[in-house]
Amino acid sequence: MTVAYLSIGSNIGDRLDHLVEAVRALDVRDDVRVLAVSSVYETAPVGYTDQADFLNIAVGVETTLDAYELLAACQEVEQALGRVRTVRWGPRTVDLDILLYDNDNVVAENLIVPHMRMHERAFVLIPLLEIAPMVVHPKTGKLYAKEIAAQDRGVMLWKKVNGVEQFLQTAE
Ligand code: PH2
Ligand code: MG
Ligand code: MG
Repeated sequence: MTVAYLSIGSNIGDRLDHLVEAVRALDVRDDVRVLAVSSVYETAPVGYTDQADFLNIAVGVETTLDAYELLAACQEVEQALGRVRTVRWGPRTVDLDILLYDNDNVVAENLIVPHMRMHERAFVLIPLLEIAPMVVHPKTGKLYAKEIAAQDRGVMLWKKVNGVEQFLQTAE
């Protein structure tokens, strides 16, 4: 069993519903168990800024999948929820990114873990640190909590979440 952390975002349609459905789709799998879900944050778009605000969460999972299989599982969930890839960094119904996978460094053509831009993105770090305040960068051992001080925020608490069960019941 390996613990991994994911970032999930949505800025099209019923954003909260997309986040809940994504977490549910992960949790129903035999090879993934959702351990923790952060509160929901409303975040200004980063990168390509001419698009709607996102809702973002961080999720902690326990899994028997290796990092590549977990990526495939994330992509299956994106597809099941109707994601269509258009503009890079553009609007999306749902986006699931692997942030951390155990203490591994993965460098492959289709997957880099830790996520390359996570340390500079408040919309990733603020939710992540809510559920995993002590996580460190696997190579440097540096606490992600140290990175957040320098961030330009644009991240607002949108809905407080208290546990996975409560979150999954949100949008029924
Ligand atoms: N995802 C991106 C690009 N920009 N901005 C916010 N606020 N939230 C996101 O999830 C996000 C983004 C690429 O995946
Ligand atoms: Mg992303
Ligand atoms: Mg992605």
